[in-house]
Amino acid sequence: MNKVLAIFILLAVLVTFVQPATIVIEVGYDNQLKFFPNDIKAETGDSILFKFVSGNHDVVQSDKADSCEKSTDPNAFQSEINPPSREFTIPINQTSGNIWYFCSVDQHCAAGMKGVIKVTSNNTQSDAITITNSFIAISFALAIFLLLAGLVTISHTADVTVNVGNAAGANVFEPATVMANVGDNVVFNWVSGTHSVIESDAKAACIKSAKPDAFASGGAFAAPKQFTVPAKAA
Ligand SMILES: [Cu+2]
Repeated sequence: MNKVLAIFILLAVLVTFVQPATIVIEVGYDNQLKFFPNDIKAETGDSILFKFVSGNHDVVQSDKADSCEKSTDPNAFQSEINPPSREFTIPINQTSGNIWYFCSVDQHCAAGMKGVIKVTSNNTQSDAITITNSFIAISFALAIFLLLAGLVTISHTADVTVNVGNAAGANVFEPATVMANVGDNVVFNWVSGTHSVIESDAKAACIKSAKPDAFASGGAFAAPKQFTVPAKAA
């Protein structure tokens, strides 16, 4: 595989791994007084999506494990009871610590309807981003270097067609001069007459090239006939 392509695929995979996640917690899981999963890990930048799947419930932040009282934090979250969208999303902005929550409807919390989100240090993520950024910079520089050094050739798959004999029946190659990149195919396409195509060493020469791998169509042919020669480095 093309090395440059391989490097960029690797980058795409790395970048995908550090994307923030949306973590779903079902509210009223399995028609029970439960959040599920009720004990999760999350990282800074993730989102927690509470999905209301049954019953009458809400999601209210508390200050500690097993608490059934709303947090005293003025920014503590509290959803509606069964929001119309059946969804309630909270962003994870903090970098560490636990976020406790419960359902404040009736005695659901006392019955065990509560949970915790354990926020792991965002070091893992920021380290990954730092590594990825460094990797992008190094890879990009390396790719440019390899291209400039000519160690990597971006492959061409173009075909360059040369007609053998023209539509008017003339004994010519058309066009007589073509440009091709290494990796292109030069396709000789018989149009008229009976001709062969043989590599020579000079434009005026009418004798086969002395090179051991000189190309030759191997006989005289009439249309329809094609003979393909891969363009090699001069
Ligand atoms: Cu509830």
